[in-house]
Amino acid sequence: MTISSIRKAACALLAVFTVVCTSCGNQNAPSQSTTAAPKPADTSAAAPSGSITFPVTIKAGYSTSEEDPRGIVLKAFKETVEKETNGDVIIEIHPSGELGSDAELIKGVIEGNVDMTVSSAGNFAQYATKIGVSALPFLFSDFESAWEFIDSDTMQSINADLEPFNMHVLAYFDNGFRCVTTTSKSINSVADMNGLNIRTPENQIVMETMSALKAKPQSFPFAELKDALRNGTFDAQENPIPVIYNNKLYEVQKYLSITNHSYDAMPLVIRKDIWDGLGEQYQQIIVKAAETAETEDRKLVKQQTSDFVDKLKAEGMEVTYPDLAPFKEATTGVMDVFESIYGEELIASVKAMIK
Ligand code: EAX
Repeated sequence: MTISSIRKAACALLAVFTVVCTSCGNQNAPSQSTTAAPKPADTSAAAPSGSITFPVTIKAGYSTSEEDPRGIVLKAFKETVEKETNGDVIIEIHPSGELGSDAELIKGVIEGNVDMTVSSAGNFAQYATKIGVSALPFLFSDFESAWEFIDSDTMQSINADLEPFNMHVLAYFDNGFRCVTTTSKSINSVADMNGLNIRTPENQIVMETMSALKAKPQSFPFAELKDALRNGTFDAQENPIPVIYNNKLYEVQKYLSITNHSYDAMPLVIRKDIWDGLGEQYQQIIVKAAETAETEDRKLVKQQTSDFVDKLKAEGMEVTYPDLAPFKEATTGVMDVFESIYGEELIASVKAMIK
């Protein structure tokens, strides 16, 4: 059974499933983006384990440049998987939003026209609501405590919520801690955020955080962001330091404020119907290569987060370190917004872990 026949079977079933369940939707999800969230894919017709016809080509897409840590480590992932499967599993990499925006890439995996993607955890929250919990404002103060939570049993059980949407989590890359950049003014206080016309990913937790700071967030595809900043569609954006440098946002942003307002974990997901059909031997090769990529990615992001501030200054950015206590105070309500959605138990375990 080849990928295309799986895809045809899954899409046919998905079409039937969607027609039957158009009114289903996830009643608990926070108000989401305009694009209607696809329903859980019915992959019951998916390939049983070990039944894919090899060689198989797996299309992997992501939204940022190849220079980003995710781009660098995915190249090594590709080499390892292709070598260790003797060319039976080919990884075809598509950077810079070639296959669509973060939201489109995730939808593509659900519907079977993209096979792998890596994106911010909050971008998956419209399907598996709790997966965005790690993005809550000022939850973590350093990488190690964030990684401890991401690798915890709590997150493993949340990852399972993506399986009905045809997504199997292979690993968690790291995007870093999100910071604010602006075109025309330095951000040194919460008052400076008031009314700020800021772009965010299609990520409800980040949008709620910006709204709590009285900014005016609007989600917009990352691959088109640089032009939108250059032409004044937005006055600001927020992203981790490695993303700002590796995607040359310093060419269109003058000010960087080290807010670290949201930790940005990034699940690496593969289509479940493909995963189920790979067979145990190739699944082990892929998981091992994904874990190696995760380790290398996290090391790179942590290193670049500390090294790249000076590089951004050398490119002409003015960098400020505002007092974050007022920012934390102003965003405490975001946890309450999501407590009703995540449930008290999850919030309690998160609070216990970060104490
Ligand atoms: O890392 O859309 C965003 O701002 C995300 O951070 C994107 O994946 C770039």
